[in-house]
Amino acid sequence: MTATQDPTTQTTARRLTTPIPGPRSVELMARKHAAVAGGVGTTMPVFARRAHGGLVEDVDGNVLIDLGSGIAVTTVGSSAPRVVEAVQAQAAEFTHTCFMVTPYEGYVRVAERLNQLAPGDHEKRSVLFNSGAEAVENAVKIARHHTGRQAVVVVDHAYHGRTSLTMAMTAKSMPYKSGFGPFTPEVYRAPVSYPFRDGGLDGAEAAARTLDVVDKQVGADNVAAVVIEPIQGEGGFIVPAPGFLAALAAWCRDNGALFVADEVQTGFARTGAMFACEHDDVVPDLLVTAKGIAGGLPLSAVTGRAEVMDGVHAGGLGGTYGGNPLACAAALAVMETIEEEGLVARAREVEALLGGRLRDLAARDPRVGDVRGRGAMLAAELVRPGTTEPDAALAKAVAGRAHAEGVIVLTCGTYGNVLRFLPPLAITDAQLHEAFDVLEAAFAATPGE
Ligand code: PLZ
Repeated sequence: MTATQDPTTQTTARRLTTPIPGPRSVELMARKHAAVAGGVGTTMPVFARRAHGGLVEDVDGNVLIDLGSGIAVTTVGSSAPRVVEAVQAQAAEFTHTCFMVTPYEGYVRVAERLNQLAPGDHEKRSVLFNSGAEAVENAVKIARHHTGRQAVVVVDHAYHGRTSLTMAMTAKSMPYKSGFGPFTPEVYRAPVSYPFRDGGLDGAEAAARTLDVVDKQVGADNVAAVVIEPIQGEGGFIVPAPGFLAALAAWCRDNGALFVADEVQTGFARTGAMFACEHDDVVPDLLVTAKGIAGGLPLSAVTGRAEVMDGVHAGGLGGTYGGNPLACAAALAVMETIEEEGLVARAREVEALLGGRLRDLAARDPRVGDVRGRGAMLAAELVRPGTTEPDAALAKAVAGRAHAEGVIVLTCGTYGNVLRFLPPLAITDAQLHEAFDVLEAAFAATPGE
């Protein structure tokens, strides 16, 4: 197997051979600045050369521990052996025909697997796209077509993408929306359940607050869909209080609207279930997936009730590249890897290990105000001790120190004060411990104010 012969996998630990960034990364970054549009930011000033399992090797030979999975994409690990093999084999057969011109089996097999895996035992259909935002857009198109209504309800702290419609659905102005308006109409925002900042509202109370806004400001009869991330990603890894999602889904059922789960970040074993909705026993009408579905190849999907999905006229859904054969081959390999390697259970092990260490840290360091998340989607929200006042500077400083020591860690949150952990599930316990040791040292080295 090519993947296991790779030098990176022979190193099982972090290895720093130069300061971070090293000279070759510095050189490439200068070329990036000269050639790539300035609007494209980077978390780390380090260029990747190869990545496997829980490690990323940079162009200077430094080996970094990956707690980001390229923003929750390489859940099975980067260049996972089955994915590499499947993509290589497919590339040799054909790279593209366009499913809308001469279809191919891989697309149908991915749809069949998605229909089996998605929550609920009703009959389902799936349609494939390229990016998360594109799938969210199409879920809205399908919901509008089905209901004959226009209003889309989203919540505070939501992230759904950067295209025109999904930018309107995303909550945070800077950097996602600022200067890019006007925003598409018929998108309405309501409060979410955010236990750390909700002053003790339980799930039912938070849902009542949300639905009151929807009823009064949108009108139940106008709502095509409520679109929500079961655990909010970019917004801060916010896990809603128990019962919140179920109450929203029940309201949708009672009012002829569709409940759309955006599981772009939470899907495919990431949270210790195949889909995060399962933790709350919620069956979405439409399930939106991307990221982890195909191990790094661009693929996204909408999976939903057959009668809803089939209601759209032939030719109403599609796109040149949607369900590209390489991406489909990768997705089938990802699903096999999750099953064969027991990665849903592995995500729960990661939760126990990393969650345990995060809680220990929070017990010692009052700047860690909240530890939350599920599976291998965990976060620490940083605040000024004894308050809920966000401390974004601390998150930035700790992440920066971890980066300099060879640990890839991301921040998120409306207030920029959340450290988030999204390790690939191929990461070893030793790598997780080592990365967390670095993180603890980064906290210790960052003085409080
Ligand atoms: N829905 C829940 O998390 C993508 C964004 C990174 P695309 N999140 C990472 C960035 O800064 O652009 C995301 C998500 C949820 C939709 C999307 C959008 O998915 O594949 O980036 O379009």
